[in-house]
Amino acid sequence: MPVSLTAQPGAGRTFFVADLHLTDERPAATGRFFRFLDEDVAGADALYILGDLFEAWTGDDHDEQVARDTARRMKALVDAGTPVYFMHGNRDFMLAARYAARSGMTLLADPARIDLYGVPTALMHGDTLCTDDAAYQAFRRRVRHPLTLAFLRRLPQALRRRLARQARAGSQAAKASKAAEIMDVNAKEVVRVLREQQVSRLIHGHTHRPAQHAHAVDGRDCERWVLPDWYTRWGYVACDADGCTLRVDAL
Ligand SMILES: [Mn+2]
Repeated sequence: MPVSLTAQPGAGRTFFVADLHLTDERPAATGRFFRFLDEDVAGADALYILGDLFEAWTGDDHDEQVARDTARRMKALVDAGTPVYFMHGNRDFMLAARYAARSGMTLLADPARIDLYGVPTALMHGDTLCTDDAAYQAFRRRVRHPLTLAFLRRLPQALRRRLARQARAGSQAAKASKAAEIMDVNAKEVVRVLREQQVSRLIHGHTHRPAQHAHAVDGRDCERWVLPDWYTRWGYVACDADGCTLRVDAL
């Protein structure tokens, strides 16, 4: 009888993803994500989703099939012993306690600070790092204000969907007229966050510019990992006791 070792692929590792932008309209990304869960994440120490898991989220009554399927997959992962953490992105900041409970995900504040195999690490979605985009930051402050959120949550679903569509169209139009640098992170803000959080590592998404960067903060060497989006490609950052690696592949 062959000895079957049931070592799980993700054992001893922690995975980070962001900007999956899941929607029923892009089944290839959803399929890749579920395969990633089976082939890479199963048995891992944890999975962190750093925002924009969904292309749009108008409330926990969001009725796309992908929302139901994702909740089931997350719940299975958590029940099998891999905790799943979720941080809001600019697309899915309306995701709330009801969906978190259904999917078994633990909601994280932005920024969050964790001890990652002995390395103090800050986690962010990344949109707050883009401080050169003053118009976006002003919009973000308005729409993420607790009073605005409370107001939005009371609106009928159809109206919330219409508002979300309008916001996305407005954002597309604004992006088309902005220089690319304005929509990237501000280097000074990155250093400020690394200093404030007292970490030597930062992992974030949002900019769709996957890379590993080095920053010097008060003479300390810090690293910043930017996660890929899942539009035409897919990927993740995986960390273990030896450090982190970035993987990006075509979808
Ligand atoms: Mn984003």
